Amino acid sequence: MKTALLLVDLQNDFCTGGALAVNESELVIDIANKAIEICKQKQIDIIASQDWHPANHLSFAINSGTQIGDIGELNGVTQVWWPTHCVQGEYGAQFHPALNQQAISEFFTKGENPQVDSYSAFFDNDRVSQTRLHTWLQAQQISHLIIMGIATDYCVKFTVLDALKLGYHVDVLTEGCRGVNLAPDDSQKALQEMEEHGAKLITITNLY
Ligand code: VGL
Ligand code: ZN
Repeated sequence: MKTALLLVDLQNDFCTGGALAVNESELVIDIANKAIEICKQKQIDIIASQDWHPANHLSFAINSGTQIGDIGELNGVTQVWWPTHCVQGEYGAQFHPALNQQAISEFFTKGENPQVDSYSAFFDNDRVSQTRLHTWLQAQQISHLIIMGIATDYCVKFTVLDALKLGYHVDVLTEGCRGVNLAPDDSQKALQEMEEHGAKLITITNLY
């Protein structure tokens, strides 16, 4: 069974000082670098997703005439409106400078269509379009994913749930996940939901 480490959205805008920063992002980057070292030694592929929005993306409150944190519908799909973040080519969309990017062999962008948000690294939120991720994993014969990153309650959660639906064996490295927590227990609930759907919650010691 071939395995990959999938790092979800370890970008400046989700880290301290960014537009949509989670708490303790420094710890997330630290855990990512530790997981990368372990996986390198075990010849596990290291791959990353990247939230990659055009400036006119309709998930940005300013482009939809909504307030940040409002919840409604965008083209028939439930939408939370976000501050402008991860705009293609801008600093906020780049990976955190402390992340060992050199070790990452493949990058998968998402959220390019301005009409629909894309939390999962596999599918847009309307589930119409797919990224390259599933095709690439199949071509590599990778069936097991170790997933960590930001945000636990959005991109990590939907990536994990899609991976499980697609038949992957999924370990979630919980120490390396932090959430937005619009409600204080959102991340906790998200991890529980992932576990209920078949993900295994692991810590770094389980990687050795
Ligand atoms: C994310 C909100 C909006 C994430 C991306 O990476 O979890 N959250 N865009
Ligand atoms: Zn986004």
